[in-house]
This record gives sequence, structure tokens and C-alpha cells, in this order.
Amino acid sequence: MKSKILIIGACGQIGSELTHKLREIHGDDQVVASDISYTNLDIVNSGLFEILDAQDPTSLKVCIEKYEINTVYLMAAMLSATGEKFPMKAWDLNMSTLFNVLDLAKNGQIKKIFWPSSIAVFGPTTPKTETPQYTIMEPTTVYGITKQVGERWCEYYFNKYGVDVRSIRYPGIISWKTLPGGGTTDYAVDIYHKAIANNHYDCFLSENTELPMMYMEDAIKATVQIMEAPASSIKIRSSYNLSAISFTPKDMVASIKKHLKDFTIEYNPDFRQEIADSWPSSIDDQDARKDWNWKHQFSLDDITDNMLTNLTAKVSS
Ligand code: AKB
Repeated sequence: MKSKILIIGACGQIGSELTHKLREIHGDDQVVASDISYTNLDIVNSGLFEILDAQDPTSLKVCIEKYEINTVYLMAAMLSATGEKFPMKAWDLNMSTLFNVLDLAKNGQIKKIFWPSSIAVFGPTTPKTETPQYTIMEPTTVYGITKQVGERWCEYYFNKYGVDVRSIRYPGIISWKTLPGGGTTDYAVDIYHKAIANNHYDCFLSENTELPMMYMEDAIKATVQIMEAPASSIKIRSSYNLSAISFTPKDMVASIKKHLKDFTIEYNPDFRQEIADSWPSSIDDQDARKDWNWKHQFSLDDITDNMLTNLTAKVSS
């Protein structure tokens, strides 16, 4: 089957880099990017683009039929920090878009779906280190609840209707091209921007808060890998644990100081500290490594090198 792809939420942090990667792999005419507004002109102007509100099932169906789409990457979501400010909006957005896509697949109009879950499915009662694939999951954020419920529905649609839906639990993702928005792990991107601009960062998490993180290139690699794997290798149809590295804000400071020795930081934890404290500090992802050969590449120092080099070049151009 030749993939004809729709990316929902293509202007966002992960959606935008995924769009470029999928266009590179499948060709520009095979990949339709979509979002609710023209927030990322690089994506809007670099190939097929549609304004699409995937909360509206009719608009979604029209778009799928117009381009004869058979594969959907549903990257639109309200993340953990913003979700706590707008709980019902987060619930509506995260759940309705998922149901709209799953139902089109149930009716045979879509053949394959990628839907991202998150480490936010875990909660304070989950084992904190090397969190296993199958464990206690009592998320305390609205975002985490939507991801946990979404996982159950993905598995249900696979078991009952044979829908080929694939998912990974992303950790915090670090990238320089597009800013993340509304997440608890966003500090790990912002710190590089502020290091270059001011040589100083006011951090909203405390210095020893350890969270699972990953560089964008690794996240895109995992996403492409799980979607390209034969259906028979995808043994988990809720969502796979996925891990690269774990670090604290203090570790980041040490890494940044190797390049900017006068860099300073101040810690002023806000409401996001409680969210971060409820999440694991490291993840056991042996199923992903075994089932579809997942392997990460970037260490914290690799990420720091890449972020500082690319952001500095971006600022000066
Ligand atoms: C967030 O911080 O909300 C996200 C996530 C871990 O899913 N980056």
C-alpha cells in the first residue's frame, strides 16, 4: 500500500519536523500537512497544506476523501501545563480528535494511525525509576488522563475493529526548529534559548527534578520506525514506553557551562513542579527495543552541542 498521509497538528513542535521527514521519505505530493491556523509558514509554504479542525468530524472526512488519505498522524493535543488551566478544553480536544480519526479507520477510510501518548499517563503511585511498560497508572493531570484513556481506546479499536493504530509514550522532546507549547518539559528547550539570549535562565522546576527526555531526531526516528514496522511486530496496541536519557535542570546547567562558562540559573518552581513530581524519572522501554528495534542516539551533551550551534546560527541569520 502506498502511503497517502495526513498530519494533523503539523505546525506544532513535533508535527512540523515529522512533516519534513515524511515528505523526504514519501515525496511532497504524498503528504498533506494540516492545522487550525497558519502558525508555521515554513510548513504552510513547503508543500500541501490544509486548514483543518479535526474536532469537526465532517471537515476531517472531507479532507480524507479529497486527498484519498490512508494514513493519519494525529499530532494535535493540549499538553500538561495548559491542560491544567483549561481542563474541559483539553479533554474535548484530546478525546474528540482521537475518536474522529479512530472512527474513520473503523469505517475503513483510514488504514493506519499514529497517535502519540506520553509519560504523563503515569502518576505519583507509579514506580518512579525504570518505570515498566505494565504498571500502576494513576495520572493526576487532565492531559495524562486523556492520554491514559486514549491508550485504552486505541487498544479497544484494535481488538474489536482491527484498526491498525500505533503509539509511543513520548518523554519531553528537545528541539530547536519549532518551540513546544504548554508542556511541563518545555523548560529543557527554553533554557537553551535563554542561555543564548541572556546567559541566564529562570527555571520553573527545582534543580534536582529528573525527567525522561529525548532529542527531536530520536523522536522522529522512533515515530517513523514504529509506523514502518510490519503489523505483526507491533505487540502492544495501547502505547509503547519509549526512552532515551534522563536528566535534571542541574545536569543541563553543567552541560551548558561547558560552552557558556558564565551561564547562571535561578530556580523558582511554580505549579508545574507538582506535575513533574508526579511523573517517572526514568523509563524501561525494552519492549520497543525488542519489538521494532528502537535505539536512541543522542546524549545530553550531544543535545547541548546541537541546540547551541543551531540556535546561535538561527539568531545570527
Ligand atoms: C508535557 O510536558 O506536557 C509533554 C509531555 C511529556 O507529554 N512534553
